[in-house]
Amino acid sequence: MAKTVDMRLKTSLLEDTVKKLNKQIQMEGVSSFYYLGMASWAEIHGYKHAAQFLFDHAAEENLHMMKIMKYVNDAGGHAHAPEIKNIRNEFASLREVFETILEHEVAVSKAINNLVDYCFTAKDFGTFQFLQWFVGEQREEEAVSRQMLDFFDLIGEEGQGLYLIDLEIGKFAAQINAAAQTEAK
Ligand code: OFO
Repeated sequence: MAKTVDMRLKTSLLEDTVKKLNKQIQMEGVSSFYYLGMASWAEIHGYKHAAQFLFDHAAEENLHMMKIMKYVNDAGGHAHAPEIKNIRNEFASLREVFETILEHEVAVSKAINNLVDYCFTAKDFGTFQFLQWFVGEQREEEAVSRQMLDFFDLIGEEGQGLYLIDLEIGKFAAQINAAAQTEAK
């Protein structure tokens, strides 16, 4: 008869931790599709630089989701693929897209902070350490969304304003990508 693994040895993660990480996987998966809906909207409205930034970011959020999935599975838990529904595909303006992003990223930051707080209290220092990367990432993403929104106020949306805002978004996105590549070296 095949020997079964003692379930207590299967994972050092608490059941609650796996549940909470699966919730975060769900949130990152939804984030990816949020960005995808926005990217497509921006593309068909002619904001090609904003669209590129948003498509790239959708891919990044997908990586965040997979990073947590891998962590859970490597730790002996079971990561669940997210259920994606209610994705917005219509927006009133490009400004609304970036306002929605900031609002969403603030909500994600709060979720990550709650998760970190839970891990500390539960003395799950492995997951606590794993999540530090996400804490920094959320700070950066909030800052990027705020900077993008500043372009709307600084340039103004009248006349060629939106065209110039789109260009600035593209330039800023290129700077972020270059900085990320330097950091990765
Ligand atoms: Fe996953 O970084 Fe934003 O949401």
